[in-house]
Amino acid sequence: MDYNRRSSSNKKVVAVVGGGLVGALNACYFAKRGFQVEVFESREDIRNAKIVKGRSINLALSHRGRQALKQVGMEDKIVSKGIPMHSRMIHSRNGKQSAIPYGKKGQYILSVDRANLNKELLSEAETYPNTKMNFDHKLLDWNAETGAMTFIGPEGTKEEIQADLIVGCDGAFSAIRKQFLRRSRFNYSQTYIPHGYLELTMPSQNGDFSMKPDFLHIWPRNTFMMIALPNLDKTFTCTLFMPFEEFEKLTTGDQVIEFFEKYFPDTIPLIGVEALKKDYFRLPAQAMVSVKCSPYHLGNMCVIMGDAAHAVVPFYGQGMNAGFEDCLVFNEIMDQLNEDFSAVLPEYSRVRVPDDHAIADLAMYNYVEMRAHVNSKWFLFRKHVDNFLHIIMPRTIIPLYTMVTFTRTRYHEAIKRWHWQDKVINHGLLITATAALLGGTYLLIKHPPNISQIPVDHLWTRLQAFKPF
Ligand code: FAD
Ligand code: EGU
Repeated sequence: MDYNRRSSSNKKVVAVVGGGLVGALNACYFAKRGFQVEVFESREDIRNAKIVKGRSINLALSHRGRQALKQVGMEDKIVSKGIPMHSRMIHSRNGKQSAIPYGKKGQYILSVDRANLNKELLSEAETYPNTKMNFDHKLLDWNAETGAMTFIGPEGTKEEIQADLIVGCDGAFSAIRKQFLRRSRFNYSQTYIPHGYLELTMPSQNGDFSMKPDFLHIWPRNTFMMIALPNLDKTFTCTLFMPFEEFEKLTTGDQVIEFFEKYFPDTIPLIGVEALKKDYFRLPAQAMVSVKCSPYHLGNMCVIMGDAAHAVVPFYGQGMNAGFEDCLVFNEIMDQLNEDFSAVLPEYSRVRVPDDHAIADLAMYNYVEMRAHVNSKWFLFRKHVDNFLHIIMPRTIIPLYTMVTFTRTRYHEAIKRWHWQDKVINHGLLITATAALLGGTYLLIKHPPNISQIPVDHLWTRLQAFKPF
């Protein structure tokens, strides 16, 4: 008997709409609390599916996501099937590779397989006797007055379902959220970025990884960028990011090779010329959208979490991590307010909106920054400066990505602290420059150089010999 699990004495029905990453994790949380959980997922059961259409093949799992998994006893299981990435590997155009660690020895992120993660979470949710899975159930609409939901079932028939609480985890194009949009004082914004993404597989070579597996590989090229994460089968999944108009320019296999020769030459032999020509045209480039809204609840009947509440662009590797942390935060508030939905829901919106908005902003900021001026030299330079400042002032200066990736510092606090650190650094620079100026002036006055004794041509040779780089 697992004493962590309450008996199903709590008979309230919680409908989790969407059985993706966040929906499946939420099912575990509500089941653990003893609710009667019904999961509705529009797709078939991915555990039986042959081809899994996902939004990306693998993902970077970090501290926030791990903490959320830990609370339902799933951390070890997922971590054991993840591949640790202790550093980034920056690939320059000339083929040079430079590693920059994420932090100290124990600080790493994990490359996890999305399909496997989703399957494990669904199976875990199902181990609770008070959970019921309804696959091939697509939510058409719901009534915000009565809470009645309309689904299209497997045979194409409509089904009406009621629940005490609706948890919308149905992704960036959420059908649950549609009813929120009709309400007064609901804020909503969505932005498509001009970039699309395409996934390419880098096969294994002689049964082993073709690049070092312990890294998140990055090819920063301003407008163009590629990222590769390792998979358990010793392949890498490469994700190419570029503006849609650039994708449209490449219409033949030869043009693709020419493009890769210019920007990512070291990857051509690793992906393979023929594979690259084919893989590139397998699927059209996918769009990326950023969604911000508030509040996240409607009355005491419905709450949205994960991408349904905050789709973020993937340039911080935090979308899933933030969605998992949503479940954890909601759970903490359920403890504090004794599962009283009429108190928990508004409190959840109050606490969580500023943080999810903060990570949406950070991810968008990083997208703009990377595309504007991040080539491999700049990326290396910035990370070295960050790490250097952290080493000389470990308590004062903590890199932003460290707070985001390796702590549960609230996202909006991380931004505040980041701005504050910037001020400290700028003041530090100002003080150093002023001191240097004053010191230099003092020395010049105290020991004036006798310029008249140095011949002009000597000065010129000295000046020329001075090469700072
Ligand atoms: P989804 O995963 O979209 O799941 C929604 C589910 O709801 C789906 O199963 C869908 O079938 C179902 N559904 C939809 N509509 C209905 C309906 N009407 N009725 C019933 N069911 C419905 N995040 C990270 O943390 N780290 C990363 O490294 C990372 N990399 C990424 C790379 C890319 C290229 C992209 C695009 C995203 C990345 N993300 C990453 C973000 C991550 O993919 C999402 O944040 C995460 O999948 C959100 O989970 P979710 O469950 O909220 O939504
Ligand atoms: C994008 C797509 C490097 C998986 C942001 C870093 C990402 C991931 C970075 C994708 C970058 C960018 C960080 C992590 C991570 C870096 C991070 C981005 C995983 C600031 C599967 N980003 N990503 N930052 O620091 O904090 O290494 O598709 F290139 S993991 Cl864009 Cl830590």
